[in-house]
Amino acid sequence: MLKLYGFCVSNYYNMVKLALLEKGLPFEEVLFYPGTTPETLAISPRGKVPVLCVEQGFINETSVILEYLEQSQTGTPLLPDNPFERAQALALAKEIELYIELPARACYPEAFFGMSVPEAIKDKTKAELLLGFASLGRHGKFAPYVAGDSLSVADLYFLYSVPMACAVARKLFDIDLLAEMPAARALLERLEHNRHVQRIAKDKDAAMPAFLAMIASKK
Ligand SMILES: N[C@@H](CCC(=O)N[C@@H](CS)C(=O)NCC(=O)O)C(=O)O
Repeated sequence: MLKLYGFCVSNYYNMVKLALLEKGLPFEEVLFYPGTTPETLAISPRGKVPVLCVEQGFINETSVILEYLEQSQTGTPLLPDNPFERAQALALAKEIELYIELPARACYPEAFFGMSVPEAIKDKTKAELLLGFASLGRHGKFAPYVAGDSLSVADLYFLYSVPMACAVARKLFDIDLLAEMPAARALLERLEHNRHVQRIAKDKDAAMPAFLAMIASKK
């Protein structure tokens, strides 16, 4: 059986978890925190989460895991068959990761964990988030899903990156990044009613105390 290594607070972990649930694939969750011990690095070469354990070994990097699932497993497809439409969905997922998730992530320590981030990094994050959301507004279809009429990998990145980026922008810059994107906001609300998304949110809440204790022990 497929085994998903990681922890339920991780947004990347939850992207893969939602893919597995939407595809209706059986899988086991294995609690695994990021780190640099030899044991961790033997499973995840850069010490990051998530990792998927399959019959032949471990697969790391969320986008690669999602591609593996798409190519090797049955269940609801999360990419269109048409090569051009598929490319659009993949480009949207990549744009969300590069231009929204990663800039926002640089400010997570201040936005969520009571630490401070240098002003120069915050300035860069703010500028990049504004460009990233403008790009999403231009490229996203929101008809009703990010890449068109069905749920795709772009929605996985959207659901687990955009709200975190919005929280960063609201807390640190007092900006509402979705102010001019009502269709994107409506999609988030719709996705929050999905029963798999609700299960993931419940698991995240349950895992939060242990995660915060782990962070506190590292400060
Ligand atoms: N490029 C990786 C990023 C995964 C990632 O950053 N995961 C976070 C948890 S949400 C993590 O492991 N952070 C620990 C670290 O960066 O050391 C992927 O796509 O899977």
